[in-house]
Amino acid sequence: MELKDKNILVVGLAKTGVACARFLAKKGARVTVTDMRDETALTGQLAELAAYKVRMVLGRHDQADFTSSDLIVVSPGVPQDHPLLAAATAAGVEIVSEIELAGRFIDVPLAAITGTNGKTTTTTLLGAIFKHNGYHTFVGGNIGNPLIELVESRQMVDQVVAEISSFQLEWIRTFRPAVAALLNLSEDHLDRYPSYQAYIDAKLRIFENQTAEDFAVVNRDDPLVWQHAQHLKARLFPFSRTQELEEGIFYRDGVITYRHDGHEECFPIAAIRLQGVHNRENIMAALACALLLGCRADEAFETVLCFESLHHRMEFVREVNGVGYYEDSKATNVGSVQKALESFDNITLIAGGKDKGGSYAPLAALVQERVRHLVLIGEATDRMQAELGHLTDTLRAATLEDAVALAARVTQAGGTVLMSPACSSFDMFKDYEERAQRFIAAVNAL
Ligand code: UMA
Ligand code: ADP
Repeated sequence: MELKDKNILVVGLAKTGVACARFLAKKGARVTVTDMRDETALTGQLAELAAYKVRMVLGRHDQADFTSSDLIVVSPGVPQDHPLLAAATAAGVEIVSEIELAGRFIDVPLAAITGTNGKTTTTTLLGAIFKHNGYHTFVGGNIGNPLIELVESRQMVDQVVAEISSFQLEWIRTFRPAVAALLNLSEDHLDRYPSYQAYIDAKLRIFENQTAEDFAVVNRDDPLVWQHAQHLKARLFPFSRTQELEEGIFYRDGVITYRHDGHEECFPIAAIRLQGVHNRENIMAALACALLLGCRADEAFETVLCFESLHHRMEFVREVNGVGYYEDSKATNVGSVQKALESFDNITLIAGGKDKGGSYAPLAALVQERVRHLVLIGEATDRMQAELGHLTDTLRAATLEDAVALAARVTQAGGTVLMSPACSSFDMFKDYEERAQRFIAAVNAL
């Protein structure tokens, strides 16, 4: 792909925008970067680009930049239906996402992981498996470091593992993973998509350019995933924790079995550290991707055995007066909270935050069965109270610290206080990590 002397507009100047602008400038493109935030808000990003020749249009977007560019690279945080992107499309300007741009320069097999939940855990585990197998491996994408950083660095790698979000898939054209995994589907990001189906359609694009030489690793137990998998061009490689498979990977009676082209590998999982049935699914998906891409089974499984849960995913904080406190700040949708509620009894649930427009009703049965007290915080309080409040003792708190104090007061010894918000954090915190740290500090202060 020739970039030299091309007029390229980068929309958004956060992590993605900085990395793309740097890469494009190094390639000799004439780069313009635009962001609705102004110079003062972008001091750090501007410093990172100080050494590069890049034109800045900050605090606004100018239509002329969109309609007169040769190419637009759009950051994931910019909505697909932005009117200026529509204007650019009408003017015949090509628009790509950062993963599409990076994908055009990556010539080693790409393992791409998507799904509503479990992406970061599975991506991290798969990266660790490749590394333990001796492969030079780049792990990136939605997990935090854009793929274009690999291309820019010109590192020679054997394998690339990419966590892929629906946002990143919106502007792909040729992006083609050798192995693509879809872990699960449940409602999320309905503040960005016009419908749940639109979100699903965006996710399914991960398979769009695959051929019969590629693999689609899909959750056999998720009805929506399995239904959509029937239409894919890639070879299906299902994973299941409920049924035996002739081709695929499945769990039964304490053993994960991998079967591919008549070859079988068995992994007894009694000693694994990653707990929870959902993590069994993540492990199967990671093992499938690894083995399909050439990893040795014994070394792959050694990595699984040592792998610990990542921070802020159902993490134990402390026990106080016989009550266990768990922090699950990364649970930002109902699908992940369901898994957390399935893991405990006698729960005081701290939930709420920035509402993403989905329904909380899928939590109703579990709340009724397992949640003794529900403590609500943040913008979603009214909606959650309306949908779940009648099912259990429901309290409201103004701050997270108040919520923790309230939870400590009402929870009896033997119970569990679980912060698993089902919402994003941006109404009260910088991000989910800050929310986690504030919870941990409040619990430690009890
Ligand atoms: N902006 C505009 N105009 C607009 C909208 C936004 O100028 O109309 C600007 C904003 O002011 C901001 C930039 O565009 O400066 C948006 O950047 P971004 O949100 O894309 O931020 P990045 O730092 O580039 O992070 C993105 C992903 N962010 C999102 O998808 C929202 C990061 O995923 C990802 O790690 C990173 O690229 C590297 O690939 C984060 C995320 O929340 C963690 N992802 C969602 C999730 O996991 O649920 C999908
Ligand atoms: P993602 O990157 O997709 O957000 P994470 O691995 O960061 O996934 O986990 C996010 C949340 O989802 C955590 O609360 C975690 O406990 C939960 N989770 C992890 N894997 C799964 C899964 N396979 N199904 C449902 N929930 C999961």
